[in-house]
Amino acid sequence: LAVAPVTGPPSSVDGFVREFLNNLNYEQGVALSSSSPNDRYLALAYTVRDYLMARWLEDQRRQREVQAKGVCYLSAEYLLGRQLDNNLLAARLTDIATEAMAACGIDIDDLRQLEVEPGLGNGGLGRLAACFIDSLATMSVPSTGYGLRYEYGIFRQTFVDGEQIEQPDAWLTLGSPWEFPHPEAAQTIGFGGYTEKYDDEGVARSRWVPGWTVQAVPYNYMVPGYHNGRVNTLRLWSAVASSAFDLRIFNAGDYAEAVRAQTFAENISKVLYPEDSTPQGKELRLQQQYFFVAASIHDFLEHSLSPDFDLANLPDRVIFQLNDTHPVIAVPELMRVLVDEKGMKWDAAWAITQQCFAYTCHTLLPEALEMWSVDLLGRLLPRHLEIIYRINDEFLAAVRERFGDDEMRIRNMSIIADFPERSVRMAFLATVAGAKVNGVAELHSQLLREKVLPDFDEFYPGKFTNVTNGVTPRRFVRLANPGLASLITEALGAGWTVDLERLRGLEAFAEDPEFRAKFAEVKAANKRRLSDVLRTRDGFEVSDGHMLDVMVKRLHEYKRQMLKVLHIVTLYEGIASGRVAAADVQPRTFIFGAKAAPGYVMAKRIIHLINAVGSVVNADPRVEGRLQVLFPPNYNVTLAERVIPAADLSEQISLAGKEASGTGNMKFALSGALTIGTDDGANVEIRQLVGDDNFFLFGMTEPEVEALWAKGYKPSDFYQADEGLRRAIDLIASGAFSGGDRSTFEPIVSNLLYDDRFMVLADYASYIAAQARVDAAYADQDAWTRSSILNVARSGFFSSDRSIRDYIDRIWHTPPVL
Ligand code: 26M
Repeated sequence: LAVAPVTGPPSSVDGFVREFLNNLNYEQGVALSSSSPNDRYLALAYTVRDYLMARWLEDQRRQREVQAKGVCYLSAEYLLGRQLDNNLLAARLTDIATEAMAACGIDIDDLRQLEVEPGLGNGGLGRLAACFIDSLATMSVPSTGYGLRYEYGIFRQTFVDGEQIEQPDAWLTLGSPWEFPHPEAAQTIGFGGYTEKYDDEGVARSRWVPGWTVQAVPYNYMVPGYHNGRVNTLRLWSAVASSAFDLRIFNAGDYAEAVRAQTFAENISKVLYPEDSTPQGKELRLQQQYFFVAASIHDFLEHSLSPDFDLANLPDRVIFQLNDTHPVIAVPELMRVLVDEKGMKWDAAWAITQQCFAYTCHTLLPEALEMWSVDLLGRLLPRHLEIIYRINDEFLAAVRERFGDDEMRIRNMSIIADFPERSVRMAFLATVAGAKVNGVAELHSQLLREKVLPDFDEFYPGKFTNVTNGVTPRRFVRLANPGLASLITEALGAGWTVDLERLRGLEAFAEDPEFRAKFAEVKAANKRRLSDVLRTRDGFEVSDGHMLDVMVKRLHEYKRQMLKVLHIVTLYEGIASGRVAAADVQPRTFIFGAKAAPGYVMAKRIIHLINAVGSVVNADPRVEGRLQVLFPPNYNVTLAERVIPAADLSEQISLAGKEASGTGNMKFALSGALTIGTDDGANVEIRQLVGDDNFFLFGMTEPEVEALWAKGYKPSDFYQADEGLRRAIDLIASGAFSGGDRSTFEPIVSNLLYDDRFMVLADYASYIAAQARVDAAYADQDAWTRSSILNVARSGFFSSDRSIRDYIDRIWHTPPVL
């Protein structure tokens, strides 16, 4: 019997209108005349979905049929941003939808604003995952993203008296048109219980008897490729109580306990942990990690392989990419499935496992490396702990064979640490299990090999590699910067969106005064677009004609928002003291965006200080409006899309050796902002590409940082030696920004003077000098525009398409399936 394939509505304004009205009537149950804006937004989203559906169904079928090797990207976070515009763009529906809405008397822009972005990530790592799945779809690589469907994403930040207050992000309450739940495809995930040995016809085997289970329900999201008709899948897991589990308690007659057990189970996917460093070792977090990777592995084995598939060939079919250590518990899980459930011999299973995983490290901070206490692991996942012990025993035996009984080395390399408590070093487990280990920028990968895991590099030659991060030009150029996108297309023709190296063609245009004028006009228009948003969103008035100096990223001491504050205070102090005439200061608006982890006290103090400095500077008439500090709360992907294209200056000022890569730095360069930055992370590569003349370098290099530490760093020496620095710090300490109260920011001041782990004071002078060069350069607007164009022209390397190509060539070996 022939079943008509899904084809989707006709690609015309009429067809779109009809489908939209259908959705409004039959899905929302309202007439156009009585529909709310939210009804209309949902109906529009459903309509876009309908157009993508045929391709999605086809691609799901094909991925199963073709049996090509594919990528399972395992990530605890996907910071997707709004979906409507991206999906319209991918499906070439933007114009049709705009006209169709107009035909219904609706301004599509009004509907765009209604979408609550899925903020299922903290920052760089989660946004990188979102860029990668976009590139994978656009490049037709067989792949699935796996993750967690948090009911509450990253908290909503508000300021009360300048201090951060967190509010829950109930992103699902107005409906979630982009997701497709599949309760029928739920996986059962076990926890707790015990392990036992048993005799299986003369073979001694182990098994795990979980104490309780949770159902993992998949929610599928479309991931459309750009203009290629592909639609990949992002599968996020949601926790639901197991009915079998409930039943036992119900039968025992304890209704209330059964209901409590249900919320207990559903807590697993309730909320995203908002810490993005110094992991807390919380049990619920480990539950989340195991929950989503176990569900993902089982899902892949069940649904992507034919029933008669020989698991010995698994490495020909899949690579599980571990996005940091968060999914690393997948390693013992795959071992458990192969050995305990499929009856495979340990050695064979281990050989397979070692080819099926690869690990990306995103940090250099020792405190950010995840460790799970043996005690907790043993309680929650007893069989996995046994497996980890055996992996470690065999690994250490191999190390002994190679290096002899060098106990120091053995201790340093052991997956199990003994201090401060017995615990599993997840990065070590990932390194031992992974076919490849990569850092996320050249410098980071080098430091990873030389400083963090040198013994492993020696033991596993060829295992370590680099893949420099990238960002998707679809979202961050085409969508976020439509003016620049049109100008590029006008100059170079279409095609650059999927082949970003073509931006090189703009170099020639940098010498063309007419092009420079158009480029400058795009930047000016982007500033107006930003002003509009900040006016309606936050009631801010961005001053006209100012340089926009932007620092947007998570609040971390290593990223050094404090250095930026000291610069602002220095400028302000100069004017307020009368030593500098306001008229001699280059007009600047400083824009901050930053969330602090709720428990990170120092980060929250710094947020308070930025707001306090802003209030004083913005209100002081002596400044004559030439300095402005704006800190819109709740920086997220949606705001990034407006802020970044408007920026003149990109602040990338982390202490050298601390920022693994950065990806904001790339988004700014691709928007024509010039970078002021240290030799850190991908800044190094940006500077090499755009050239020293188009980049403001300052600060110590990583070896210089090391040398200063080794010699003994005394921040107060820098304070004593530098008058400008002393004045800035003294002004903060005086209570000038806290209504005369010297205690408010005292902890920040003492931290800088007597600790200063991230060497803010050591880099201050160099930073101030670099900012003076920025001022001088900005005075020549035409030369600045030229540099700005060259930044765009030379940043094509930072497309996430290039990153994915590197992953394919160096790690995955999963060619596109066209
Ligand atoms: C871990 C355990 C418990 C709770 C949360 C976490 C956790 C979550 C996110 C830890 C780290 C997280 O993110 C780190 C991160 O975003 N790293 C950034 O990754 C970017 C992409 O590679 C890099 O560009 C940045 O330099 C790096 O800081």
